[in-house]
Amino acid sequence: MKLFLKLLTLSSLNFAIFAEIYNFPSNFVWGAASASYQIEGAWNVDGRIPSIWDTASHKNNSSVVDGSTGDDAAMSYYYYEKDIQALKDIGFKTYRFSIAWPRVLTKTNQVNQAGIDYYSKLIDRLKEEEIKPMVTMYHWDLPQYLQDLGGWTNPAIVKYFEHYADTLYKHFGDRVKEWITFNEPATFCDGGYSWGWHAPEIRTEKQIGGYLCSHHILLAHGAAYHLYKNKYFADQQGKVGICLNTGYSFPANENVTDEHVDRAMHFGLGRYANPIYSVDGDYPRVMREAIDQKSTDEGRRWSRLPHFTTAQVESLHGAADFLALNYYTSSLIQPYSHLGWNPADSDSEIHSFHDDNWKRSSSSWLVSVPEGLYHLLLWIKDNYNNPLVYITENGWSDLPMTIEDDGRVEYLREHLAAMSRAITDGCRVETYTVWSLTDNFEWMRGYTERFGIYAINFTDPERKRIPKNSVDLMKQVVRDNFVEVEKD
Ligand code: GBH
Repeated sequence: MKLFLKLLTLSSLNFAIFAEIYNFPSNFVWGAASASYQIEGAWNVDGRIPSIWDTASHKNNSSVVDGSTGDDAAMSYYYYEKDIQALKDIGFKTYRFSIAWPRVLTKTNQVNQAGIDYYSKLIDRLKEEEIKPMVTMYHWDLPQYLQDLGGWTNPAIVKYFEHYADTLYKHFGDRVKEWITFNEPATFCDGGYSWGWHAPEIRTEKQIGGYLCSHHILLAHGAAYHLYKNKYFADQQGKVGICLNTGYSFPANENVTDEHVDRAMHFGLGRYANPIYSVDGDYPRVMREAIDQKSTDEGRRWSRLPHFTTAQVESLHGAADFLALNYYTSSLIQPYSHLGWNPADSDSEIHSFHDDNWKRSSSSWLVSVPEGLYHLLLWIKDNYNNPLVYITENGWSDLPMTIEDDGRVEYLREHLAAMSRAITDGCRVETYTVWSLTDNFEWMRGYTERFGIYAINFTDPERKRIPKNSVDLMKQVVRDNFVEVEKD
């Protein structure tokens, strides 16, 4: 919320800069996020079995742009104390990290004690420092042996995931009170099973693989949610949610209607959110109808978008205690019909692109659109009955060893201000974890694009965590519970 205009007078300069102050609620929780494969290293240590990202990064001519792997990464398996120190130095009160499925269960679904011990130690240490652990169960490192059975396209995966979730609740649920089942299914389902630019690098025609993946992800999430409620909640009293990512879709011109915007949002966010958070449940109606019709037109006897049974719709409906939201960027949208295009390559028939005026990061897909976060939060409030929201990722990329990361500082200031405005307007956002605590393995971009607020030189055997300027910003925000944005 904007409280007042603050006059900053710079003694050495003869002019003044106006800054706007945006406040946060007193119980707001600040923290940072990471993911197992991106930081841990120790890929073949203590009984960890191979994952689909070991397969993707180890193969000849891998698609990782710099030929790198997560074999060592930030070495957090050994240096987790450095991560805890980095969190402490800022005053963060929560740490979102993920557990590697291949570390905690063996190929025969037995518990791997060494893997359990590692996370147990990490959780205990965080708690000693009064940092709440927020755990993502699945941040993309699927055991390879499960991919060999079809991975997320095989319905059997739902039971495997439920067993994995059970193992986590059982061993860590006494201390972990915030569980996120999946990170960004929109990224890994289509990336992994439709387009092939993410592990396991499978391509299928017309998103068939991606839709199957999404379907099983939703069922697996529901199974894990109900398992918690039925078997663990009474004792453990925690919360379970799912992490979804989306941008906001802005009309590209005056011919683009609210209906087009909603359609774009339903095909993106709604594909995952509607079955869980909407008033009616199930896939968004626009999506259901469009894909059923197209499937018929394509001469199929089944829809490329699988159907839930009535019982499944009911069990998924409301099956989350919060929505974990990753927000990075937004787009302008325009329907194909306006462009005179043949609607062949996307079921939504909506084209999205960037405004040339939006500031660019070191990642081609990432431009700065703080207004998008504000509009997205309000869209979620209006469409999903104002759920509890945690912003679990938000961040900016630059080149390696950019310690004076002024681009990130500016991006974070503007996005925190947008979040503050949304809270003022009634959105229930209670936690923010910046992506990312440290530089790490950025998937197919390897180590070429950096998201950390702490830099790491990946040839340094000690993997020193070096604070960037954005660390100072986060210290100030945590201390004061407000952010200042320069006004021109
Ligand atoms: C998140 O994904 C991840 O959760 C995290 O692990 C990652 O490190 C971080 O953000 C930064 O990337 O089709 O080539 O334009 C971010 C969302 C969505 C980013 C899909 C890349 C498309 C790439 N991602 N996206 S491209």
